[in-house]
Amino acid sequence: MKTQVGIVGAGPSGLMLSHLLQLAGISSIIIEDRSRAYCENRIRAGLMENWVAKMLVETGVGARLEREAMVHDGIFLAFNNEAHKLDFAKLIGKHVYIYDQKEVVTDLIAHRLAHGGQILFEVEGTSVHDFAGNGGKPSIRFKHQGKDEVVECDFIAGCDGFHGICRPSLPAGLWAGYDRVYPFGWLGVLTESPPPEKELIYAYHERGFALFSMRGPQLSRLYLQVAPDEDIEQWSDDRVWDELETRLQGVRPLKRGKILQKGVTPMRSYVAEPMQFGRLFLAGDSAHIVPPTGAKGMNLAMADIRVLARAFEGFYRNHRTEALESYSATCLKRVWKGQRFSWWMTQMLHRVHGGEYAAFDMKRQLAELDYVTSSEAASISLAENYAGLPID
Ligand code: RFL
Ligand code: PHB
Repeated sequence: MKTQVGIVGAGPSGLMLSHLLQLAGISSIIIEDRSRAYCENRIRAGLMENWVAKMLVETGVGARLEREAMVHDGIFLAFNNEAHKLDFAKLIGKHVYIYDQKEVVTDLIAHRLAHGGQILFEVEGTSVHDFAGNGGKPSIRFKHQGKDEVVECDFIAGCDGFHGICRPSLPAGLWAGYDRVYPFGWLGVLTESPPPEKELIYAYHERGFALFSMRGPQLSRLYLQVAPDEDIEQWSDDRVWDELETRLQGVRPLKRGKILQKGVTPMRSYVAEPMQFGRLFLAGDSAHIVPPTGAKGMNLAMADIRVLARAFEGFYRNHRTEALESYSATCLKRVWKGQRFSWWMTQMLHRVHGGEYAAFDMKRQLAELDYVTSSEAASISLAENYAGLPID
């Protein structure tokens, strides 16, 4: 098989890249190790920055998003038994959107396949080759339906997430990973119940953080701060609801319902630098991950893809290589701001239990929450980061 850009991974990054390349007349093939159904049903991100929704609509894959996404004016921060609204629409004139990542993936897969896109699902043993320097002919090797296959391409896009094979294939010593592991995880549930508010509530409580998000008027997505290695078996449905209710601290009534899905995610910040080596370009979670408190992961992935698609377009249309060469530096500027914001939201909202500074930190966190909800300057700073920093 031959193509211009070989893409590893059919998550939001790989699919959006393939879509933007097609619009620019550039061919691509996506290799994905999971099934189509698995990709379309993986519950992850919910919150989409303003410009991402706009990009999906403007490039022709936003019809269902326009019909079904929930448009939010802002978020609530709850602490000391009170909920405080940060109204982004008033503060900075921007909205954010709730539209599940699995719907983005479903829409993009359908659109790619309807427009002649090639996505090979359920491949095994993916490996990437000959991408160093400019002389080689990059290739992706894998097994598909029991047969050994090769995709020969001009470039490889590593869109294979945090546990993929592209980042570890970069030559040792020529890149660095910047890492921060947090002493907590999120227990997430999807429930058949109305969310307690129209918009998201980020709740700070002495027992730990809780987030009240949603997927629809009768479908809630709720999270609790727990230990990173928390045993899910210890969390009966009743215990989950009791803890959510405690941490919501009475700021809204909480209706209970059937818990449809339950899982624990550890939290980590990570950046690989540079995000490119020779003709292999990393994008999205394969290059960087953030703790979900800032709702930035998929949004940063989409920002990488926008830069990468434009760089490939410049190369194929005008033989220009500058944008490809500066890809990593361009993306990392936004990535580190996303890292900073995600870390900042995380440290403001999570309780570190025990340790000599626990009591001091709780007072400091409450002061920070009070500041961020009472100072217009601080509210605007949160709003512009949360709703999405400007793109060029
Ligand atoms: P993905 O989605 O991980 O996709 C990578 C794809 O590559 C495939 N793959 C391979 N394919 C072939 N060969 C191999 N060797 C392969 N290895 C892996 C995988 O099967 C997969 O299909 O990465 P991508 O595309 O970069 O997208 C990133 C986002 O998924 C991620 O950043 C977000 O989900 C993060 N995130 C959030 N982001 C937001 O912008 N807003 C949010 O509200 C938000 N909430 C969240 C989140 C992530 C969470 N978890 C579970 C980590 C909430 C949570 C709880
Ligand atoms: C979600 O709806 O899953 C969600 C929203 C905001 C976050 C994290 C997750 O910060």
